[in-house]
Amino acid sequence: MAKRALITGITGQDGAYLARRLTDEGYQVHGAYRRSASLTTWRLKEIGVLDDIQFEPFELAEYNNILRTLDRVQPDEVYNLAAQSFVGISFEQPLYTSDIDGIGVARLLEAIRCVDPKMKMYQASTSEMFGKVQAVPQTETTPFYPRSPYGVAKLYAHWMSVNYRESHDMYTVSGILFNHESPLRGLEFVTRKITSSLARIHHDGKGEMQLGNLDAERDWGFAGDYMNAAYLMMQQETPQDFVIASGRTHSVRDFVNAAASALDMSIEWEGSAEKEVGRNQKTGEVVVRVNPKFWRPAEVEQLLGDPSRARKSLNWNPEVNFEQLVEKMVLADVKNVEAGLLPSRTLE
Ligand code: NAP
Ligand code: F7E
Repeated sequence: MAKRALITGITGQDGAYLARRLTDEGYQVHGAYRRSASLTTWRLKEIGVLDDIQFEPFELAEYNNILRTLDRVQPDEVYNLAAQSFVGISFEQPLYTSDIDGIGVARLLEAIRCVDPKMKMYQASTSEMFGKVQAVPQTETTPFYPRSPYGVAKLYAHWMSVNYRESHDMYTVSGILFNHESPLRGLEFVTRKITSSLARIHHDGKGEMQLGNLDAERDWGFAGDYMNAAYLMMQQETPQDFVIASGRTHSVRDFVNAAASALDMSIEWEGSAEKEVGRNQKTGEVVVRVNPKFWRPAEVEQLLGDPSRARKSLNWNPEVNFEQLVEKMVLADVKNVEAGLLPSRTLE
């Protein structure tokens, strides 16, 4: 009989890639979505799995709904990808973020324990738990120091996952995933903001984008590779937590340069802090401007992960490197602009 998986956060970026991975593996995939005025199915459609998913109305704030969903679906594996995932907004909505990303995970763990503690659970942990980093590079044993309400909530969830494994002998694993991106990334995250904005500027021959901290450095990888790692973590004999990262770090400015170069554009930088601008070398026009509105009250300056454990124990081999990732995203957004698929105004 086909294995059954429940993916929470099915409408998000990772939900789509994981659904693809699991359907390819022959799983019956149940996608837990939260009710909204217009259900976001474009990612599942884009990746070709929309018709393969059985949808389950689901809300992490609602314990009895979680309980009934698990009881009805009886999944072998639960992948908890649902979260308020935008770090920036978590400073404005700290209580909501704590409830969904922190207590929501406690609700899910507790519901699994009640319905059937043999169900395996994957928790979407994050490199944001390292925050003000205590060692470089970061591994599974690096101490945590979160710098945002998002990071703090995720750290609580991470330890709850560890605690249920140790207290109740449950199969819970936390994937400590560093930033992973794709053409299916939300437009508010910096990578997609850059690729979509530059694609539009290139198409229109004019325009500029506003960014925050250009010096922030992130370890960026491809979401498809990272969801493969999540699947592999759930197939191990013994549950264990893993860092998933590329092992390379780049600044936001580096990302802009790489994206521009994929469009045959070269950026010249001048000025510093909020006065810094990036000009199109050919035309001299400003295409990037710094807007302090996008600075965060507390920033994670640099992240760099060491994925050695995953490479060795999971035999995990990512297929897309930084340069390929940037090019993939830029080319997809060029097509999106040409097809009129990008909103002319995005809420950042
Ligand atoms: P995403 O695109 O923002 O997707 C988040 C998903 O969670 C969406 O499907 C969203 O539904 C759902 N959701 C939000 N609040 C919910 C609630 N109260 N109840 C039920 N569902 C809810 O995020 P992602 O990039 O795919 O990330 C997946 C997970 O990995 C998240 O937990 C994120 O925090 C974590 N993570 C991401 C990264 C990364 O770089 N992408 C790195 C480390 C960890 P709607 O469509 O209705 O909004
Ligand atoms: O910011 C800087 C910003 O919003 C990356 C989530 O998936 O990864 C993600 O969180 C960096 C930060 O992602 C803008 O200050 C500059 O330093 O793309 P981001 P994030 O905060 O790293 C982690 C691992 C997760 O777990 C999260 O769920 O870029 N930055 N200028 C900007 N960021 C944004 N969004 N917009 C700007 O204009």
